[in-house]
Amino acid sequence: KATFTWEDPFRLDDQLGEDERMLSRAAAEFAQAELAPRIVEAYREATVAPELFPLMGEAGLLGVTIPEEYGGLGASYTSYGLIAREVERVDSGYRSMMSVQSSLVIHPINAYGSEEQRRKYLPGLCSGELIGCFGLTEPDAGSDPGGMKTRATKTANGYILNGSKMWISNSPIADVFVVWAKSEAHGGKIRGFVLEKGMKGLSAPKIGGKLSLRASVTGEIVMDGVEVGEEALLPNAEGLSGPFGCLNRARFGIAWGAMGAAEFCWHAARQYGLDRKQFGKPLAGTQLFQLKLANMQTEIALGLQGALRAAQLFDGPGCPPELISLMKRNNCGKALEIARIARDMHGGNGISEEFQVMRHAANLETVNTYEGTHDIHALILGRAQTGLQAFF
Ligand code: TGC
Ligand code: FAD
Repeated sequence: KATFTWEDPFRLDDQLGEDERMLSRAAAEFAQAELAPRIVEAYREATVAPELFPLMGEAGLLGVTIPEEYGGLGASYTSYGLIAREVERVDSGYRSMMSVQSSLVIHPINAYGSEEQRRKYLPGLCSGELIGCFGLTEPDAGSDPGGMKTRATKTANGYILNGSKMWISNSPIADVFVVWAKSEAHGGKIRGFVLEKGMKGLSAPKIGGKLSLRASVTGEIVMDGVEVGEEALLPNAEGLSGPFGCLNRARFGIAWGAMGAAEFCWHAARQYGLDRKQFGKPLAGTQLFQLKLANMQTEIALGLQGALRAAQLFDGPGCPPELISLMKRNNCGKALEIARIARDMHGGNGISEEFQVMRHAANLETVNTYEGTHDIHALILGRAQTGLQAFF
């Protein structure tokens, strides 16, 4: 009889290359040694931790897919996904810090930037010496980024930027700001600009009062007549396909990461059920408890297998954005449900920071919302199969 591994039913590990297994193991060791010991306090205190970026850089977690000549590892998207899974097993906020840096800052500079921009920014961003952020969302343009108000006006030597961005991960501690604006000189089309901390008119106030993703700092980006030279423009992206090309990669990483958080919650619930006795027997020996564990195992196994298929397409012929939407939507939705159920399975202890499941559940509320909400991805998939768009 073939053996069944309860924690890895599809034997994901056997489907990976040796390099991918190694990078996944190294990320797991880093996450458990460096991130896990600090997360409970960091979440409680909403600690801002710029010092984590150089640690992540040293561990090779930033710019994984970028060529080595710019400071990356030149590794596969499968490796990137596996790393996101291990970091988010500890906390979605830490994965957020990492994936913004890699997919939303390093990627656009590498893919759309000039050679000068690549050489100027990528080595520092990959080592974590520089921290980056990505400004697309605005107070009045979230699900509909095409409705952005930020404008770039042409000057003799460059542009002046005016506008504001909202809900921006890393912005209060960022050195490098990739921002998207409608450029009058390009027929009102959306263009990307690379701004730097300290520029006159640029500020990034922190957003307080977050009850989710507390270990990752979030802020605004305010551009009040920020004057930049021509060299700040990303030359090779025009229209919404520029920012969406970045979102495709970040959403893919989130599909993997959410499964890491879900795995933590599943394993915690299983162990709690084995240890905790009520009515004279372990909770894990009751039918209802086992049903919940079986559901978690099934959704996580399928979610990881789907994420692996998306990764293979990314690393091969290309992964269609609609498939990324399918995986981002499903894995975030399932992870959130799993975390909420794991919280319930811990009874009263489930609300304590010590057991960690409620923190994951609270984080996954954000993960299910950012990078396209659960419902927005449903509309993307609805459009793909009917040919009818239902956004407006
Ligand atoms: P639509 O008409 O569909 O498309 C406009 C142009 O964009 C192109 N495009 C894509 N290109 C590449 N990849 C994709 N996934 C693409 N989706 C669309 C499309 O081909 C078209 O190009 P062109 O050349 O013909 O102009 O656009 P729409 O305005 O109708 O948009 C609809 C919708 C809902 C799909 C879109 O706006 C959407 O996805 N909304 C969600 C917004 C979102 O995801 N925001 C994320 C902000 S960043 C963030 O949350 C970071 S958190 C990270 C962290 O902390 O970890
Ligand atoms: P809205 O678009 O106002 O949506 C509100 C509700 O309406 C949602 O349920 C949505 O599904 C629904 N809805 C919207 N349109 C429709 C429709 N046509 N039909 C049916 N229902 C609809 N953005 C960045 O650019 N960079 C970042 O680094 C970043 N980091 C973030 C970090 C955090 C902690 C958070 C919370 C957000 C972050 N975001 C970032 C923003 C995020 O991408 C947006 O919050 C998200 O895209 C949703 O936009 P919104 O908040 O404006 O909600």
